[in-house]
Amino acid sequence: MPDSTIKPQTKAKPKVERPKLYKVILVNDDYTPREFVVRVLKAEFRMSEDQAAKVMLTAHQRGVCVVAVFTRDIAETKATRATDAGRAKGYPLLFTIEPEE
Ligand code: TYC
Repeated sequence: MPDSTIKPQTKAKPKVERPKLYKVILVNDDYTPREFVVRVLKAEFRMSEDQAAKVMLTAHQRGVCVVAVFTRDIAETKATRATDAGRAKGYPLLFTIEPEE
C-alpha cells in the first residue's frame, strides 16, 4: 500500500548555472599554407574537408573566423593545441579564444 503521508512539502529546486562559453577564433596570417590550416581544423576540431575549407577561407578573406564554441577549459586546450601544431612546423598560425556575449 503506498504511503501518502511522506510526501515532500516543497519541490526541490536545483540551482544549475550554465557554464560560460568561449569562441575559438582562427586568425589569418600571410605564411601558413592553406592546406595546413585545413588539416589542423580537421584534426583538432573534427571538421569535414568542406567545413574546414570554408572556415579557412573566411579567415583568409576577413582576417578572422569563429571556429567553434566550447566551455573555457576545452576552448583553451583546443586553441593551444592547434596553435602549437603550426608552431611545430615553423608557422605563425594562431587560434585565440574570446568569451561569448
Ligand atoms: N593566408 C594564408 C595564405 O594565403 C592562408 C591562411 C588562411 C592562413 C587562414 C591562416 O587563419 C589562416 N597562405
